[in-house]
Amino acid sequence: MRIGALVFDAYGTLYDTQSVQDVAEQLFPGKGEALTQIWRLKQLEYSWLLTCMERYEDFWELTRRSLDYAVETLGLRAEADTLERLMERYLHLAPYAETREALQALAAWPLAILSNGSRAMLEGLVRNSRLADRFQAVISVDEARAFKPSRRAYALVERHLKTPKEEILFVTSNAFDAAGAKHFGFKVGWVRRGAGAGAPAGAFSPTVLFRHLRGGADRLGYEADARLGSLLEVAGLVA
Ligand code: LAC
Repeated sequence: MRIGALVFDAYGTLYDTQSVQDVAEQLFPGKGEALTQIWRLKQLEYSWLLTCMERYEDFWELTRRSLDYAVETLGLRAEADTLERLMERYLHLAPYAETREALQALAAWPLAILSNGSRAMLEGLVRNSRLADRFQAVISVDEARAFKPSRRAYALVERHLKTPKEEILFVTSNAFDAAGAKHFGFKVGWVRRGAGAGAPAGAFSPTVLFRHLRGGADRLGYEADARLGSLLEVAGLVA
């Protein structure tokens, strides 16, 4: 693969959106898991809906709206400061265990993030996780006022990195994002995070349901160039 720069998705790829679950469980004992999954499922659904409607509200706003939805649908009651605590978690999501090492191994390459996150969310996230110095650019879809998988969102990369799309390796674990990036014309590395284990023997927990919905490769006719077990395999791809 002839690659000029690597671009990473943020939520679910470098940073674990599931890491809101500890605070969710503290605030809503017994309901934290369901809240976590419904919140994330709805958040992305809203991003697609707005983009289809050719409307835009930034991802912080959608994250709040989807949190309101999740709280309400579970019949929970939350004061404003409880909701704030959950929203704050989005600025302090845990990087995956291998994120730091994987980025370190790629230090010789131009690296960037392209994410649905608003500029302020992404700046907070990379600063709080002390990863800001790893990236040449942290690109928010705010500039395009359209969420992934809109082509307008992916087109921001070429503008920022001055690298043709055929020479971008786009790394994501979000299957819809892998399909969108491939459709746009990037080379795509899809990080497979825990899908395809088959149906569990016991009850189908919200987390298992989430993995099955979002952890598998989408069947939309776009195959990633590489399927990766973890971010650590990216370095081998470009070596
Ligand atoms: C992002 C979404 C896809 O970071 O999670 O853009």
